[in-house]
Amino acid sequence: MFTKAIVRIPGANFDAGLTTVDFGRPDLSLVLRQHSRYCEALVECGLALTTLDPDLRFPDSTFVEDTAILTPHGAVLTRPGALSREGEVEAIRPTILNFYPAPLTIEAPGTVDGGDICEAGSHFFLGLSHRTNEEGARQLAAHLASFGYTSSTIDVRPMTTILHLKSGISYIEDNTLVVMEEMAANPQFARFDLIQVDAEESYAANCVRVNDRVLVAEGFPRLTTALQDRGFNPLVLDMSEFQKMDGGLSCLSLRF
Ligand code: CIR
Repeated sequence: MFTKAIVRIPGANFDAGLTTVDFGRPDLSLVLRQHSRYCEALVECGLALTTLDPDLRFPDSTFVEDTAILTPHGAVLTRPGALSREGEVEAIRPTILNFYPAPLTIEAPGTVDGGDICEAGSHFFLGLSHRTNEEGARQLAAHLASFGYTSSTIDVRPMTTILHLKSGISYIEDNTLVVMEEMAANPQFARFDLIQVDAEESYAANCVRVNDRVLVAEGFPRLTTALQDRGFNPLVLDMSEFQKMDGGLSCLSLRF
């Protein structure tokens, strides 16, 4: 069970963040409405929120997930792979210290984005991407081992349609992985029950289990139905403006 989450309100320069897609510019008032609804949804799931003010130094800083890995046994502050995002970790450090007094760190030349790190029970999948490098994954694996977790890497660099590992897979508890079609055959997933996401719905593969609900992006009815059919309880949220900046549901919060 999660009891808390950290979120950061998007800044007025949200549209100056990094993106690889061409879905147009985000509408800032809609960004704020969608973010506010996202926060309400976390509260509906039973979480107490720490809500940080916008930080205009970092247009991508609403995507707080990338700055830390929070587990019941310890925390790791990351070192994001995009230069424009590196300072986000110092910005969030005081907040993390309120909950985890002695977080471990990723040191140069290692880089890790939280979006590449998928917890699946006592095991973590570590995505190697254009943001998370081998050295970062090696340091993180050692930190996770010191907390009692196993881990393994998954190389997503050849996959041009996803930014992070969790753009393509989500662990939603109950031994179940939601996985985009292109990744479904990975032998590392053989022990899980898989919910495969069709190519046309692949954005929705980034969903988030929060207590008894699964947050899922609006506009992807096949996945929503598949979740219901398997006994999950989806909570559908409009993510259109975050999708324009390569963001998904998981990246907007740190849950712990
Ligand atoms: C970036 O490119 O870093 C941001 N525009 C999007 C980050 C999304 N984060 C995530 O999926 N964890």
